[in-house]
Amino acid sequence: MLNRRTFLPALAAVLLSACGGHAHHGADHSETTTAGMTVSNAAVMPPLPGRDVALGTFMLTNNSGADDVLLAASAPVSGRVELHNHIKEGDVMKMRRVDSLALAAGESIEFKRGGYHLMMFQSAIGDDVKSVPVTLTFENAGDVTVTAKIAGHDDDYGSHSGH
Ligand SMILES: [Cu+2]
Repeated sequence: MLNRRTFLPALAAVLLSACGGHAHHGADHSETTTAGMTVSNAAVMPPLPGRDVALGTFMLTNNSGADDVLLAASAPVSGRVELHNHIKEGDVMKMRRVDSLALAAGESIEFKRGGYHLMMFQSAIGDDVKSVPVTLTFENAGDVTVTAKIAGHDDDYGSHSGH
């Protein structure tokens, strides 16, 4: 028993460090499926002090059996939510707004910093708020609302505040 009790925390530490600072995402495995759209580990990183841009991340899988298109996103805590992607141009990562995102049947896309993400403008999230609803609108599946956990800030979050 002693060996087992010491081994497990060591393994957990290795797994968490492999996430490169996203430990607060990996620790939570919440999952919701609506109209065949599975959204897991939804999280919102609130705005930095003095700013109002939040970041939305989650894993999205199209289990509906048909191709679909993510058209838009919204949240009551945000005035406007855009779909963004990061594209590497030379050594520079640039953020781009995308109008929509096709998701073939069975396809998964992770929304994360450095890739696709939700850019949530004009966001107001109180310090005591633990989760917020976020709605994804699909061409076929319609509105899919998930509860996104409020996550902590990571050091490189500053790169998202240049809008
Ligand atoms: Cu962005």
